[in-house]
Amino acid sequence: MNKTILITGATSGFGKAIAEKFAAASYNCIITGRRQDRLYAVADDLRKQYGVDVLPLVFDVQDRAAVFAAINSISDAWQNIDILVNNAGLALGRDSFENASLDDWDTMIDSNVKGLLYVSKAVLPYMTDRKHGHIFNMGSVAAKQVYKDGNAYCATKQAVDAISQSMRIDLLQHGIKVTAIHPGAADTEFSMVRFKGDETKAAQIYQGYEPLHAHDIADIVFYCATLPTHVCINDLVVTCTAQANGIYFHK
Ligand code: NDP
Ligand code: 8X3
Repeated sequence: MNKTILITGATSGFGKAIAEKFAAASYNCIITGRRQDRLYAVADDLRKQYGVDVLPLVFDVQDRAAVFAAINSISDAWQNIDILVNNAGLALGRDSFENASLDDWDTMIDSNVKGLLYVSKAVLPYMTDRKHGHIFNMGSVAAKQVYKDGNAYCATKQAVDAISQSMRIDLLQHGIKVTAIHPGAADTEFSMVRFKGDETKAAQIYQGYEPLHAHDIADIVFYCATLPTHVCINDLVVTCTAQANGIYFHK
């Protein structure tokens, strides 16, 4: 029987690449996102290209009621979730503490921290009942080191780091693995979202070096997910070769 993976934020970037990687290995995929057209297009591609079953669920991870309604509505056939990838998230703005927008801070905290908690709490019963599962949380180099004008975004990713450590302790008794992945700069839609559609500012982030690509992270998640049952990679910081940490690049 095919295994099942649930990936949040699969309409682009890491989430979409992770869905493609696991579908290619015959995993059935539950994929989520807010942009319905995009999500359904990804679902169709996965079905056609890899012949797997795909369940697209449209919801905003910030909306607690919508998260629980969607995940509680999953039919019996889809409840054997082996892997949860908490990937949905975003940065909004890169402004000094005094200039940053409170609305941007709210959105980042509600998506990256509260959204991750809601989805995890909703999916968890499907794993604890079977004493089996693997949760991946998408952190960032920003989880390990705060950078200038990163304020609330860095804080949300440090929270993801803390939540991952705490999950690992609490879920030990259920045989559930928890892996936090902390990528550096990767050329997804991340910077276009962060700079609110400013293509020049977004492009500047990736100039003068080769950043990570979404498929690099997908390959790493797949590697971690397919290790023997008794082996768990807990915490992984991954940068392109030109990046040392959240601050230092060789361009
Ligand atoms: P993308 O912008 O390409 O993808 C983000 C995904 O998250 C989209 O599918 C988006 O879907 C989804 N998403 C965002 N907000 C919400 C929400 N409120 N509810 C539901 N889905 C949401 O960026 P990445 O692939 O780069 O980002 C994925 C994760 O990786 C994020 O958590 C990001 O912080 C993290 N990260 C990114 C790095 C980078 O340099 N790219 C480096 C380190 C970490 P939709 O808009 O359809 O809802
Ligand atoms: C995304 C990478 O360096 O912009 O988390 O924080 S960075």
